[in-house]
Amino acid sequence: MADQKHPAVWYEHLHTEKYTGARRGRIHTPHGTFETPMFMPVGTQGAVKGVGARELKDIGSQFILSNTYHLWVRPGDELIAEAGGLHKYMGWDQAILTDSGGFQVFSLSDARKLKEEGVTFQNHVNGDKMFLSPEVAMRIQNNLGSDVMMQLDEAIPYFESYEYIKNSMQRSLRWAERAKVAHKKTDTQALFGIVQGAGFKALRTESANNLVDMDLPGYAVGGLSVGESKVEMNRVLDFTMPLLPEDKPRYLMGVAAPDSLIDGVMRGIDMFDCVLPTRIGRKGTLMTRYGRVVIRNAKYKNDFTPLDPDLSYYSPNPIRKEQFGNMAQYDIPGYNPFKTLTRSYLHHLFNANELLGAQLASEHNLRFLLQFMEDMRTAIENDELLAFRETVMEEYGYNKP
Ligand code: PRF
Repeated sequence: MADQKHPAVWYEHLHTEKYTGARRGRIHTPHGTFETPMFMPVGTQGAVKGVGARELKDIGSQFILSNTYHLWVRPGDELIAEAGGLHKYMGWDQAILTDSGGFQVFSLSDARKLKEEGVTFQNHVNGDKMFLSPEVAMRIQNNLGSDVMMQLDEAIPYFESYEYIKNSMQRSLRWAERAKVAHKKTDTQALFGIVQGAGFKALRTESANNLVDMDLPGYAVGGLSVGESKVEMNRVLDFTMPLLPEDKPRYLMGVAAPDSLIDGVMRGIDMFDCVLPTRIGRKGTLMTRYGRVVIRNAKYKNDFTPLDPDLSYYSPNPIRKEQFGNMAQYDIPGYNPFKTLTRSYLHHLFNANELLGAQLASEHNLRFLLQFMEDMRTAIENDELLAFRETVMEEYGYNKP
């Protein structure tokens, strides 16, 4: 909750890693305090696909992400407000961040018309014509009651002309101003701005400087991980991150590859999200410390080794300790599915089209990333992030020719 000193959502800095720009901190929200850097599982339609609130807690989730556009189209933000808000509706009492819907309108809908006022488009569910503006996106997110709301921005292709990117970025800045004016619940919800400008330093600088002048409670870097190379993404982060205030959370949208998570953290990112772990999980690909495992592969048919002996279950993070008290429950034999169940069993579940296969693999991949972030937080505390990076690059197989 906002008090005189702090907005609804605020960043507490704990430690800066000695050899990189990595930050170890906490984000305070009306639904709890969470450790950074963090990864946020994505529940686009108010549900993390295949993973319920109980399991999300068992694997140490902190924030989860949902989407303005999808919940607006179905079941409707007013229905969710009537139900008491998104937290209550989906049975999740920790923090929620909602993306503004701009990214989805630009990626999902045909026949859209973009104007200064907003964007008109046909929704992907029943084809109805809809109009999304910065004000509408705020009204919806105020109705949903998410802890962090993203401004409406235009999601643009990376490789467009300077003129195009400039016009679009400047419009997104004007939309941020309008979002700020339209925001009705500053004591319980925080509006984050989104830095755009593709690969142009001058445009990213103009975007960041203007957003920082608006004194928003947090900032995201958007328009990355959309097809540009990793080298390119790092180049943009290198000149963008120093423009953002050190006393506020910084969020890199749509990133989950382990090497990119480390690269982002090294440059001072605190928050990440991406559909990747659940999307590839439900199709049968596991993310593990030693790279990806395609569980449908025949070689797993008789593999009676654990799904992933490296993954713990109840998260050892301190917030969970507070909540659960005795961490004896942590990793009790028979309870941790990643150590108890075998690759053979998961192979069978996918082969037999059992729902449980998709559920377990999704939960597995989320736990992998959450534990990865826990390990990264420890590495930052110990000023060992570079060594952590070396190990990951080697083990995950990034260094293979
Ligand atoms: N803007 C918004 N959501 C996003 C992005 C963006 O640029 C991205 C880009 N990776 C993912 N999600 N609003």
